[in-house]
Amino acid sequence: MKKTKIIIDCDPGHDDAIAIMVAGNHPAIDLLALTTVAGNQTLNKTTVNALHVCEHLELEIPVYEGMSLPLVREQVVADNVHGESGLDGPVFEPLHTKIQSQHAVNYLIETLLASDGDITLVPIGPLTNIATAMRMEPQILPKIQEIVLMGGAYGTGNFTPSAEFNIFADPEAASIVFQSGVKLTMMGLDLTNQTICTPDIIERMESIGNKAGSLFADIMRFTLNSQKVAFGLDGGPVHDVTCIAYLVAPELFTTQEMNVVVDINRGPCYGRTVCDTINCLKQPANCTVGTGIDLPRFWDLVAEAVARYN
Ligand SMILES: [Ca+2]
Repeated sequence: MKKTKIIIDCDPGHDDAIAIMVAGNHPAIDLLALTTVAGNQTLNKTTVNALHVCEHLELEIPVYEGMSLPLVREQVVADNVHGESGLDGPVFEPLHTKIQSQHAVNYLIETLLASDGDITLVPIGPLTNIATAMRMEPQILPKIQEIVLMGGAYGTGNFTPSAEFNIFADPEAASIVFQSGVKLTMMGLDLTNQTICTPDIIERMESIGNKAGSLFADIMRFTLNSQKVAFGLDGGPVHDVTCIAYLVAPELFTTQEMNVVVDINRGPCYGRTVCDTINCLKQPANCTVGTGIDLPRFWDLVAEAVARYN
């Protein structure tokens, strides 16, 4: 099987951790590296969490630390959902692995330029690293095979009525990425909020009886509670995991091509992904937007991934 080469740009983050778990040993994926960015929590915390997840799952994947602040706006974090550490819930052993010395943005540029144009970027946090790399070295643009990101919404947001957190946390960076001309797929809240991880799903993963299953349970039990408090949901969606599932099993998804623009005006719609679902502007589509997902098969895919660990 030809593996899809990917780099996950992340801010772990509960759903980020599950996405790393699902991608980490998937037979159809060659996970080259993790790059970290400030988002759900500050950069030092998201980086430590990425290292913990890899070490716990015995994944030897290099971790590069990226941008600590958004490009223009003041920093916001999602501690209402992810807690003080950014990954509250699981308890990890003391950390042994270290980050790579190279900055994530330099790593992205160097790796993409040296590639055959066969690397897919999977940003599942704010788009600061990706936008900075694009601005520093525009020659990477034709080298990016595709970007499959979690962020935005064509309906309502979750951090403001208009905006989803990843985009709201760095709207200017998101705007650069959406205008880049790179082939883009967006898994927004409209789709990712369908992936609610209810107690029966947590029990299913835990009953697999390995380290990955118990980590899944520790992570998602915390999310179960925080999502109830924050949004009144019956469980935590695993937003970021949809990007990995889309890469390995696109047939599980329904999508629509459309024109998407990020609002960078500082009004009530700051950070909104303005999605022309009915093509009223007659602008060319710049994005494939996820609209529906086959949930039973999605959870089967996650369970298979969990079961691949020792
Ligand atoms: Ca994330």
